[in-house]
Amino acid sequence: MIKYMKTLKDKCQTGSFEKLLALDNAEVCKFVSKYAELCNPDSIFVSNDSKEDSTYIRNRAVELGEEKRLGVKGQTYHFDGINDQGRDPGKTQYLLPRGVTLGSDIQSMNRKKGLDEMFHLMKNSMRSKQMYVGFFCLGPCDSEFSILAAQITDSAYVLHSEDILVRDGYEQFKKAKKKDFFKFVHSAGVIENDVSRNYPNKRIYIDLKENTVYSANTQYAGNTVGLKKLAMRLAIQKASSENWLTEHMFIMGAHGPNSRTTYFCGSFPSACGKTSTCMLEGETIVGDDIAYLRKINGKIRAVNVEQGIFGIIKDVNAKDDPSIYEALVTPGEVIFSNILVTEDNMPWWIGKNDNTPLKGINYSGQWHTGKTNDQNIEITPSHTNARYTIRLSSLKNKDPKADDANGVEIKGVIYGGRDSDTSVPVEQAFDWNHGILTKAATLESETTSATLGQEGVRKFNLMANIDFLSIPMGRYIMNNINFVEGIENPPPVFFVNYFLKDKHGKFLTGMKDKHVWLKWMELRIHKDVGAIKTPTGYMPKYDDLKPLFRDILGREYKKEDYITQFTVRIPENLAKIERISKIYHKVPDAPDILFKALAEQEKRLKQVEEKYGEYISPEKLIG
Ligand code: GTP
Ligand code: SPV
Ligand code: MN
Repeated sequence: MIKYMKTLKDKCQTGSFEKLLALDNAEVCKFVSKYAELCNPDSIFVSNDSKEDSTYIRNRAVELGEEKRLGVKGQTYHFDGINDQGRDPGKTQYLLPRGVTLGSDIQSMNRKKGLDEMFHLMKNSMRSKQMYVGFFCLGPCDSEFSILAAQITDSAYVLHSEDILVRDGYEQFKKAKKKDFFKFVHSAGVIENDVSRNYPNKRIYIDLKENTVYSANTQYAGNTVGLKKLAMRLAIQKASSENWLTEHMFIMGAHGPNSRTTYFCGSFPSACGKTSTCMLEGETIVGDDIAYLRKINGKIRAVNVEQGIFGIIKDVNAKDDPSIYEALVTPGEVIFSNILVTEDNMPWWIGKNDNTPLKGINYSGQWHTGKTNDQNIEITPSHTNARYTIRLSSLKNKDPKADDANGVEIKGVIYGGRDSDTSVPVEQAFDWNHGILTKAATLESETTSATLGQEGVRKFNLMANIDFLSIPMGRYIMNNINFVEGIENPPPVFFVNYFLKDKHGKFLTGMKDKHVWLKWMELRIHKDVGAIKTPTGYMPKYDDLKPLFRDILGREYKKEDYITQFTVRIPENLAKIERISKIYHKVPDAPDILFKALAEQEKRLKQVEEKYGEYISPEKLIG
């Protein structure tokens, strides 16, 4: 018997070796045996997506203490370490062979050096543990969008999360017998009090050459659930070489007049409103985080890469997010992470309701009001990046086409960010190129707790995707520009900003106002409303927003609020162009058309400034 088959036979627990054999795929066997030899687990469990195997993984997560049961049937919670509460860009690197570069903004290191370090960290990392192996399909099954992926991990929580979040792939592997699939290897390392003890040695390394991602000494899903953001990094590279797009985008159906459904996709940085937008009441969700987009028969079509939501739980409540809230309080499979567990073993999170518990258990251990960390900063009951993991099928508003192998036809693209002082709540770019160059490529956002590090700092975030880019920035921009070649009517591009503030730091728009902006965009796509041409794009007219506020939110929209929100802020817009130009001057492959688009925008801003001053009411610009 070939050596790697012997390793597998020796290590696999009953039934697992046969499950590997049935795939008839030597590449899979080599992959699993390589890491079985390196990580040296006591045994290997292979999942074939059967109900029995899903149940086994779910139970293992509880037996191992990675998850604990809550007082509601089917629900569990998981805690990550106190230093492991978000994605960790500082510990994440691309491994590149000598001579290959991605540009200075993308963290990378020498491939050989990185692999040596990783293999050292992984050596015997699964001793006295079980290795879990799962197979997945990114995008709908049996589709031109499908990408196959295999995950190796010593965390049952990771595989359980993937079982909920990603479409089953075992049968797809069996059919395809493909050699090229995405590979993920994760070890939480030594566990102490249920969390990774060696967090200073946390590393997430992406090997673009072999389409393999390694993750060690961490548990937070964004660093460990390979099929989510780690696969997205590999898919960005794959898409670039095959002429399609991988984006940090939600996909949703907006329901317009005469029962029409208009599909949008929208790209916002982490924790900036993607899930909140596609969960708006009365609309339907296809996906909330990652999309693949392809040109098919002259149209842009998109699919949800996933089948579940790893969503931010803060502020989810019965009033603002009725569908998610219902799914979270109804018996059924939910994993809560980094929430507070109350004395009666129920989940509680900031913004759930007004009954803030005085004590409970959270990721810091026993918690009580006023508890502080070692820097004397108060520990909130639930972490601001606490999340829930559910299947889309447990939601009432799942779009009927959410699993369609051909995806849905995209009629509008939205970009957005956390911007307290520059952009208006919603506007439409003049055309595709103007949108990509002056809205998407100039996107900035204030940082959030989805990543470790200081919050609220304005950062450049190219197309809300900078954290995940695996190709040079200029190429990525041009891929987006060129994507509409051969498309008869490229979809309108919009920009939204839910986070505009007044001088005193108070938000200028309400949580639900985004519904009005969405309905306005839907009407614009079908040319059912006009707009005001401003230097930065087309803005809504007050007379079109007023009835929408009344119909959707049942409230009066005051003219003075409109004017405050939609004022064209010339100094802030000019400062933004200056900041962004500076950044791109350092990007080796920044395209000329980008500088040209920025220069033209600057000129338009200065022209209206001369005529109307620094802060201009949109009504002054009605032509
Ligand atoms: P990832 O899952 O990290 O990719 O994030 P996401 O884009 O899906 O973010 P999500 O929709 O979960 O929103 C995150 C945060 O934004 C939550 O804390 C919300 O309370 C807040 N938020 C969403 N919409 C609004 C809004 O209209 N106004 C304000 N002020 N906050 C909002
Ligand atoms: C994000 O951070 O953008 C998320 C959650 O959607 S994570 O899985 O951490 O990437
Ligand atoms: Mn995300």
